[in-house]
Amino acid sequence: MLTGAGVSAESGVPTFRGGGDTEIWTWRGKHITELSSAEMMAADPKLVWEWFDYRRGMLTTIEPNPGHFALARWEHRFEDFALITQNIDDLHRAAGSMNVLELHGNTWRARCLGCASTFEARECPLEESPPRCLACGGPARPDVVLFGELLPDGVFERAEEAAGRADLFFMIGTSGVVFPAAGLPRTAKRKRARVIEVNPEMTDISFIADFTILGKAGEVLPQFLKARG
Ligand code: BJW
Ligand code: ZN
Repeated sequence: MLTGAGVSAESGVPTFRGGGDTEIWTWRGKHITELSSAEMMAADPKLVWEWFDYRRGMLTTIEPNPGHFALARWEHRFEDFALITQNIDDLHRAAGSMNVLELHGNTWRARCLGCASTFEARECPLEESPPRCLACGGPARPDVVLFGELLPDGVFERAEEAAGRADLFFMIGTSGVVFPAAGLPRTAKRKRARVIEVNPEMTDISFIADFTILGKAGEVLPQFLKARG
């Protein structure tokens, strides 16, 4: 399973590029490619924290939806199951998913700019911005993957390995424009997996899918559980 922002849309989390009548993240008139970028992190880390604090604040009132819960239940139904997400909102885990490969990090974690250690930072709003590293006292940044940054060590390799051994690969609620995540369905397809897309709209990666189920994740995914009895 590869999920994107669309799986959280029915919980009320805005998406990055719209689709399916979703709200899009906007903040102070700036676009996410500008705000969530390595360049902005270097130029103005305080601003990046403010942007994340705004989003973290929104997330504190948000709950997982039936799409997240269906995926959490699937984990227990299949012997070999992998959930790969591009989302940083932690809603898969909140719904009960245990093993989640987070390609783009997690908004509730911070990473020290000095010693690189990571720690939970659930306080919202933060008492001190940027928060201080618990190990060395240095300033920390959100532990997420911004545009132009590398994915965390090992996580993409594990995702690619899972995609490569999949019989069935679902791409759910993603526009499929951001790499390297958008390469995963291609890997699965090359290794002869059946690829199923769940999205209210056709996307840039629909051509890879054997079937596109045009619908909302929170409505379509629970139907699979019913169909399987
Ligand atoms: C529903 C629904 C409902 C609505 N149910 N569905 C190859 C070619 C060209 C460029 C590149 C390339 N390789 C790398 C790049 C550069 C770049 C990139 O891909 N750019 C593209 C935009 C072209 N990639 C990177 O920079 C990556 N790093 C990297 O490759 O490192 C090497 C490198 C180093 C230096 C220079 C260049 C390369 C890192 C990418 C990190 C992405 N980070 C973000 C922000 C995270 C932090 C934050 O949140 O602020 O991650 S960007 C943003 O997009 C976020 C998402 O995870 C990601 C994907 O978006 P997603 O999930 O697909 O959401 P949307 O909004 O796009 O789509 C929502 C979908 O849901 C829509 O289809 C709706 O229809 C649907 N939907 N309601 C189901 N109810
Ligand atoms: Zn440190």
